[in-house]
Amino acid sequence: MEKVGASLAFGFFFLVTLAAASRKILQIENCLSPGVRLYKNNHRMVMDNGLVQVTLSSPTGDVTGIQYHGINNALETKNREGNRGYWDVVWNEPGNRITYDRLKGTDFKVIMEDEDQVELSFTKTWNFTNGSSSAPLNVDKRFHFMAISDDRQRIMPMPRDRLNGQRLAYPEAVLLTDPTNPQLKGEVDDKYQYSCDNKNNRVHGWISHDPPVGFWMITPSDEFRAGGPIKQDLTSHVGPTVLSMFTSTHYSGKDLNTKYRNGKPWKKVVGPVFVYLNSISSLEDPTKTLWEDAKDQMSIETKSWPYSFPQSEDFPSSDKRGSVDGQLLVDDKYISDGLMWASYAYVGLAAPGGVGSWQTDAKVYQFWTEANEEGHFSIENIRVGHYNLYAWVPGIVGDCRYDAIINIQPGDDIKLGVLVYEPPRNGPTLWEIGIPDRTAAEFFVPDPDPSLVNKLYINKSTDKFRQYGLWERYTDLYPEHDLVYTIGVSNYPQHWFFAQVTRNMGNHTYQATTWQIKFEIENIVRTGNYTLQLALASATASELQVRINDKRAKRPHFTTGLIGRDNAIARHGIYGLYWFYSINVPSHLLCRGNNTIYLTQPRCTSPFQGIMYDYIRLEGPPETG
Ligand SMILES: *[C@@H]1O[C@H](CO)[C@@H](O)[C@H](O)[C@H]1NC(C)=O
Ligand SMILES: *[C@@H]1O[C@H](CO)[C@@H](O)[C@H](O)[C@H]1NC(C)=O
Ligand SMILES: *[C@@H]1O[C@H](CO)[C@@H](O)[C@H](O)[C@H]1NC(C)=O
Ligand SMILES: *[C@@H]1O[C@H](CO)[C@@H](O)[C@H](O)[C@H]1NC(C)=O
Ligand SMILES: *[C@@H]1O[C@H](CO)[C@@H](O)[C@H](O)[C@H]1NC(C)=O
Ligand SMILES: CC(=O)N[C@H]1CO[C@H](CO)[C@@H](O)[C@@H]1O
Repeated sequence: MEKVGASLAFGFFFLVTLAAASRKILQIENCLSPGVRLYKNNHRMVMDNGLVQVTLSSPTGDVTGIQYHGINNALETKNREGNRGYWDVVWNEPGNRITYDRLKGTDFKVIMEDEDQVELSFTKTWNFTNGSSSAPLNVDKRFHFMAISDDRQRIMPMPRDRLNGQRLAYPEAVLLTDPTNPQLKGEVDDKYQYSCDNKNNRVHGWISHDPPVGFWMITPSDEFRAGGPIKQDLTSHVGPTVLSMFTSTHYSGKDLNTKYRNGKPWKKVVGPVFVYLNSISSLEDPTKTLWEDAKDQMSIETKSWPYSFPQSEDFPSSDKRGSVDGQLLVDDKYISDGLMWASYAYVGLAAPGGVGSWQTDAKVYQFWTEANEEGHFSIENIRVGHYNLYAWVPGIVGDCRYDAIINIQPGDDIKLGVLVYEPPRNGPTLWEIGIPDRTAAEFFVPDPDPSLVNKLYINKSTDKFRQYGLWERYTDLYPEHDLVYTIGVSNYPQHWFFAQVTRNMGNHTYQATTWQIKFEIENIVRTGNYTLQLALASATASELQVRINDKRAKRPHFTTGLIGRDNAIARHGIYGLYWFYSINVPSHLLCRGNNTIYLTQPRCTSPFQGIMYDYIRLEGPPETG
């Protein structure tokens, strides 16, 4: 492959200190002699390194122009200047309505200006804020082709195709009935179909074929993103829009809202994120070449983290951070007599809190890694602070937390040695459904309604769940009677629907559903209790009631109560937040021979309500001796 023509980089460094003030820092580095220059002209600041020219409004700090490789302005010039490249937050005072703020700067300062680096700072003192519309960075319409990962790339529709299309039941989804590009006719467009886990969301963006230019959002670290490595969020979508999401309630709901109250100060650096433009001579295949080059650049940026260039004491360099390492093992005598490696466990430091609390924390930095096959892990470049160490192990149920508080000081290299996780377990496995991996991906995901497809996910096994309207397929498959799963006969990839949703009865009415698990027990052990281990992968305004051998029992044997706002069903996720329950089942509730567990989700006012299961296991009483 030919080397990419001219590649260049400029960093956006967004920093917010909400308690007192907000600050955005934009910075450009030298790529060519004669170096970086800064032109000041009334309300405009132009940073120029000979390859790219970035224009900013002063003192508001919006990016109003990016000139590159023959494109006079890569941003949407039809939008007014404040609506091209900006940073926004959504917030509200307790009890007040939700407010939208573009964080417009009121003061401006040149932090650094020499031929190698120009760094500008736009600050704003906290005050009541002013509402507006939605959606961050916009890019010129010449960018048609969007790439999120190796196998999630496609030609995208235009904004007006959405306006001309038919809005579907979930407002962000549109059926393209009259698109500019006739090949897209009949497809569904929905920005949530392009969501991505934080841990995989390192580079995404757009390609223009004429001229052949790529525009990329590179995020070298997850440390400042909310909710940990498997929090999902938006990437790029029709506009063309490129987002860098720092925090949101997507796939988590209000459980992840951050609250700042009672004058308690809070400070967090979000970013720097890296905006990368690349170009090639038009003889090459731009799609492949520009994407591969963007991935290479992403690896370079990831290795350069934490950046040394930010001129801010709030962004510590590598030598002012610490590291932690150790080995995680699993102790479950009903799986193995000896200790097992926590193979490929996710291990992370996050704010001190309860087991699993990291998945709803947005205030504090998080530092995660994946252990190797033997459970060895090493987390580097951790900011100074107090943390708990959390983990979960693919294939093992539950959440793990190391109880001691870990205090990181500059230069610390903390060796934790061997840590042992004892997952929830009371007795031998009688049966299990699913794989404990915090997702419903292993269950039955139906084909979409043929009139509501996104072709990107047709004929793909991994991303099938990203199609629109799969919740409706439950009613098609189970028009009258709910799902019945028989242990030893049914198999979960085919017979366990990925979400327990409501049944659509027409005329905007929905019906509660009750699923059954049928199983035989040859001999009841009366000397101890049985346990139902229940892990949920998602819940939206739902309640799960468990009844044992008595479908009509007025009071369920167990209920979760009303839980969940993650909205993963409507947003085509295969998981949201994780919920775990260990349910005591006294032996007198079970009988010799056939038994049935009834799982009822009684809340049924919307088609998007429901739960996803991660894993269910029935355990016998503890074995003695
Ligand atoms: C906050 O905004 C209000 C109205 O825009 C203004 O009157 C007031 O002076 C501002 N306060 C500060 C501290 O800037
Ligand atoms: C999916 O596969 C079928 C059978 O191989 C093929 O006919 C169809 O064109 C494919 N659809 C897409 C969108 O790739
Ligand atoms: C639909 O519901 C409305 C309000 O409950 C009712 O007036 C109407 O008759 C229903 N239509 C059908 C076809 O059931
Ligand atoms: C078994 O369950 C009953 C409640 O139904 C409880 O009182 C008892 O303590 C349990 N026994 C054990 C050994 O957990
Ligand atoms: C359990 O139910 C199955 C049919 O669902 C039946 O064939 C079997 O005989 C039953 N077992 C007992 C012990 O009743
Ligand atoms: C701090 C700030 O942006 N204040 C603005 C809020 O809205 C009023 C009226 O729309 C403006 O006059 C303020 O400048």
